Amino acid sequence: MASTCELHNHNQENLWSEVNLSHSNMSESTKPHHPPPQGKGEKSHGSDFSYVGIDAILEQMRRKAMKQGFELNIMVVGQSGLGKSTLMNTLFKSKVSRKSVQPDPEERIPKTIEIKSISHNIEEKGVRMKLTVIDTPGFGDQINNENCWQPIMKFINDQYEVYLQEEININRKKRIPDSRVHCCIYFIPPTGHCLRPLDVEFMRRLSKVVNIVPVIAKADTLTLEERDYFKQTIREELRANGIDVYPQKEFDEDPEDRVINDKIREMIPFAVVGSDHEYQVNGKRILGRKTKWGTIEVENIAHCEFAYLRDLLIRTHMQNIKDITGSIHYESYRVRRLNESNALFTTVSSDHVLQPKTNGQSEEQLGAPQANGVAAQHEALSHEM
Ligand SMILES: Nc1nc2c(ncn2[C@@H]2O[C@H](COP(=O)(O)OP(=O)(O)OP(=O)(O)O)[C@@H](O)[C@H]2O)c(=O)[nH]1
Ligand SMILES: [Mg+2]
Repeated sequence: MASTCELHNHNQENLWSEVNLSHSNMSESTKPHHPPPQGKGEKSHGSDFSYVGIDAILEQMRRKAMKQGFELNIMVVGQSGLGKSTLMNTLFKSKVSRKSVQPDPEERIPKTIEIKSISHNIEEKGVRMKLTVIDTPGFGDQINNENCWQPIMKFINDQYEVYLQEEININRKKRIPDSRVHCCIYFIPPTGHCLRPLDVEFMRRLSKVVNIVPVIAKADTLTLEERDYFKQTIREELRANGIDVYPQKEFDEDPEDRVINDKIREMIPFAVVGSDHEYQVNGKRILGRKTKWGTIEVENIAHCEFAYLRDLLIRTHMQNIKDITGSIHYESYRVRRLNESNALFTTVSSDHVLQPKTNGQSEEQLGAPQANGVAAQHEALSHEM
């Protein structure tokens, strides 16, 4: 596996086998250890004249996907100091792209002060993937945390808007660059009690525009009993507040999906521990947190559920996460925007017919829509329901 890293400023053995996961929506090329597929014409069918060769489509799709590669954009959101930046470093340093990172034990993660995207180009068995993590500044430091979700919501909507403007262009690109947030990992403080109103409100708003995967941050601070109790309380509270987190029940495609996703829903929120420090344990180098009484291994499922989170995002549900982003979240943004633009267009055209132009005012100044029929101004739009 090889990987390279890019950084932009805007103003990772299948542990799922434990729960016997093999998602039906999983892309063929992402399935581990699949037998070498047979190419067109490679299969010998002898005198079987009834064989048409429809199954060769799988090989064609595999080749196409290999050429194009995959993209996944993950965002981390939560209160300040919960380990968001650390967990993203864990993701990049863990089995997703361990070879790419040079160990630097002295390096400390600074407080995140602006929304920042970091992309890694990862290649494994000929399959390329661009994994982008959008790190966000923690909230909750202010006395008044009202509307602290706005910058995050704006960022998510801005990415939908960029995609929409590209999509409706007459001369649109064959492949639209996708900066849409496919998944948002929401960090819950390890209080052990219940969700805070701020977390409820934040997740309620976010869940309507993006896939949310909630995690219990710094789970090493809770005992196993506290963890289980807290996880159950959070699930009940999410249900009571109508917060639909990923994988959403209503989007299960068939009974098989339902069985797999039900198992995940029973595990959510994942109790995670993050670290970007490597230690030597029993002759093996592991990512962990060293304490006086031992080392917490972040990739060991007996210690925490980081590996489950990583497998969900990358190994088993990546394609489904992206599909739901495109067909549900982006779609509702698109419909809303196009409806708004149509309404604006109708108002502008009727004003234009009934009233003569005011002195020296050009059509553009009157706010005429663009050639594609969608007005460029969208600041006022809030994709909140
Ligand atoms: N005990 C424990 N500490 C952690 C864990 N993850 C991170 N930390 C520590 O928590 C502190 C804050 O970590 P960051 O990753 O900077 O937290 P953040 O959420 O990005 O913080 P902001 O950027 O301020 O929002 C650091 O000292 C980390 O070493 C964890 O899983 N368990
Ligand atoms: Mg940070």
